[in-house]
Amino acid sequence: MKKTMAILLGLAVASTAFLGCKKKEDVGVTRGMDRRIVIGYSQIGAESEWRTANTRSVQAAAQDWNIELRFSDAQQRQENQLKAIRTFIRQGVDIIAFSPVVETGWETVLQEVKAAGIPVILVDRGIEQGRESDLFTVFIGSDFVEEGRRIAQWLVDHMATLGRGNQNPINIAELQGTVGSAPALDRYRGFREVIEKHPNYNIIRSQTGNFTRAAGKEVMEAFLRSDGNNIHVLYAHNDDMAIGAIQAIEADGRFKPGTDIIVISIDGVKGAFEAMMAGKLNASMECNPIIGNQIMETAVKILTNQEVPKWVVSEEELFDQSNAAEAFPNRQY
Ligand code: GYE
Repeated sequence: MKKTMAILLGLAVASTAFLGCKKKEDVGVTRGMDRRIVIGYSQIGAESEWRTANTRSVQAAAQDWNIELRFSDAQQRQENQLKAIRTFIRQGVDIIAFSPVVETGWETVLQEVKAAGIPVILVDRGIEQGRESDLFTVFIGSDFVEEGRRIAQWLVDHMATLGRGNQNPINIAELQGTVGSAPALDRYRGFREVIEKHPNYNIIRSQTGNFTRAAGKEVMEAFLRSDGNNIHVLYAHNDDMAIGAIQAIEADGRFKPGTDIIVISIDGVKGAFEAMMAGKLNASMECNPIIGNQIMETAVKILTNQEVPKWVVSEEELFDQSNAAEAFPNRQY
């Protein structure tokens, strides 16, 4: 009896193992490959609407290409990203993709990845070594300096149409993104490149709001306390902080956002469109987070030795109250 049981049990175990094995074969192959590839992905966190849209895009594209995505959320901390990347090296993934939370501090770990022979796709944010560095294979993302320039130019043009062009002083308060991050550094710089050509524009306050709504609101409250009567324009490095700032302006009650204080930002998320349609946000420079498909396509190209550009630049548009309502129904994020 015992013996029969043991045999039956053995058979059961064997068949489960066999099924397990068979199941593994069933996962199929990645599109454009002869096997299913693995990407280790270190995402920054979930700090903004932009970021959650970006995560959704990456996850959906991985499914679409039948790529195994090992996704790790760093909760805005570089040390978590370093840990994740080293785990991916140990696991021997096919590609490592990540969005560096800040620009500095990647040299050592990227040398380790290189030594392991794993290609790196830098997604969305750059590193201090620049766009040509051989520490990574490809960079896929936006030109943040250009975004800063374009929103600044929009402001200059808009003030001119309001008849507040060149003579009157125009005081700007700025909400910066995460300290040391590529988009914060570049949007700071690009904006100034344009503003500095107009001596009547002054940036009177500039502080980080860490790309979040909550911090944007808090810092704007402080700006309003210290300089309330003197702020003509609020420039936020992303929409979430602008939306937080609008809440602060409304709670303060002395000024109307969008008219008394011109509010401009970057990203083009749904919340920004709603705020533009409500007349509270004046303009948002689009920054495209829907880059999942490009990432997967690039990964396959790298692994099949096809040529890839060093920088896959996202194409983006500027939206304001004149075209927001028309564009809104077709926005994907
Ligand atoms: O603008 C911001 C997000 O790196 C482009 O990060 C991205 C920025 C985006 O938190 O909303």
